[in-house]
Amino acid sequence: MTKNNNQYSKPQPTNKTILVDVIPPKTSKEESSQRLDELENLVKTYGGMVVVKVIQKRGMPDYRTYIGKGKLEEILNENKAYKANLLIINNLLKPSQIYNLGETCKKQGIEVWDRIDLILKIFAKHAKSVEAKLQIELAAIKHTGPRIYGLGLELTRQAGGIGTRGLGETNIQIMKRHLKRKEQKIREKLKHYDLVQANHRKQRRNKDLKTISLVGYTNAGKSTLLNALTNKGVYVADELFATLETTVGKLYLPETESIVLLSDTIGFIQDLPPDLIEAFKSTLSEIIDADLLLHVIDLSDPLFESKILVVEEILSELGVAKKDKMYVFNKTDALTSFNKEELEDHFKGFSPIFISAHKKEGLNELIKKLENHLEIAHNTVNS
Ligand SMILES: Nc1nc2c(ncn2[C@@H]2O[C@H](COP(=O)(O)OP(=O)(O)OP(=O)(O)O)[C@@H](O)[C@H]2O)c(=O)[nH]1
Ligand SMILES: [Mg+2]
Repeated sequence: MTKNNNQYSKPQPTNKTILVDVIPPKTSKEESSQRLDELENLVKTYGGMVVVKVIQKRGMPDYRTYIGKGKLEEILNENKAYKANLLIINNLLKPSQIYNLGETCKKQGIEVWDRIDLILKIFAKHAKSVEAKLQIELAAIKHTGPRIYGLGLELTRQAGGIGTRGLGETNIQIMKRHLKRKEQKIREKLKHYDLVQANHRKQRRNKDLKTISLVGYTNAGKSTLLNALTNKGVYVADELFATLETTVGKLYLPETESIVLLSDTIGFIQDLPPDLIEAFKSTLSEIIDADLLLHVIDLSDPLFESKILVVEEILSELGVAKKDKMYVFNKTDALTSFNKEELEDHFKGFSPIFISAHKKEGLNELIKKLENHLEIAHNTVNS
């Protein structure tokens, strides 16, 4: 194991947390409350405790502090009773906005994170392999690196302000070079894992083994399905980002008496920044190279349709939007009823199938459909 000194891997004490979501004024009540629910789930997954939830409707975020000045004062006033030590904004903030907010909030002993900080903290908490840890470190450098802007201001101020501007600037340059070197080192280390994985995939191709990749929103049930179909014993949990590594299991297809490989990897979430996706490219390469994608959808989630779109968008960013895809609607056991015909019609381009990975219902039908799908794809390629 390599020593990981990434700030995101340090264990944190339980945080009393204020959640703030800045949303466009037209956002519906339902959507705004579900956005906050997801954020709260992320905080719980991290191990934090939510003490205050705030929604601010604004056309444009404040350019200095993201949250409007009046709202910020209100929150800090209210917090005198709660004594929170963490404020999380459910958006992606500019380095200067995080810095300015942090400066105001630290007077009450409150640290400020944005949504990506929180996701990275969860990633760091769940990461087990050296590769995943390196990828998180890389993503953290890309995300927090630009915040040395604030550090420069701080150093200038400490040195006496006016007339000593140069000191802060020089230090920013030193820090920038240091981070650049660190980033290069991590990228070099990650190259080794890229090569190992590329080799594995090449060996499989040589053996003519087809690969199927499970994709989907976090918590949709991908790992549960992998476990139900193979005997991999992947970690399953009612938390976001339970999986951060890629696991590949073997799946036997009875009709053609053949074996295919089924891979499970990291789940997606709304507002994953491109830097983070880029950092995780080697973990996500199973998806990029798969012959078929099984998009697992939590049918019991009222927001499942918008989550399908989030996943599709990330697949586009990975350049695999046009890959062969099947939609697997999971967790049917958690619903008393649903309109199967309507869903079948609406998603007919994606061979929709309805299962309960948990109760192992619909799996034979899924395997049959998979087999047909791969056969057809195979015949098309060879005809
Ligand atoms: N009711 C019900 N719950 C399910 C089903 N499949 C999975 N779950 C539950 O959903 C939660 C998430 O399951 P996972 O398999 O860890 O989901 P995942 O998609 O791998 O999630 P990440 O790794 O976090 O992206 C767990 O609490 C599972 O027990 C199902 O068919 N029915
Ligand atoms: Mg999982």
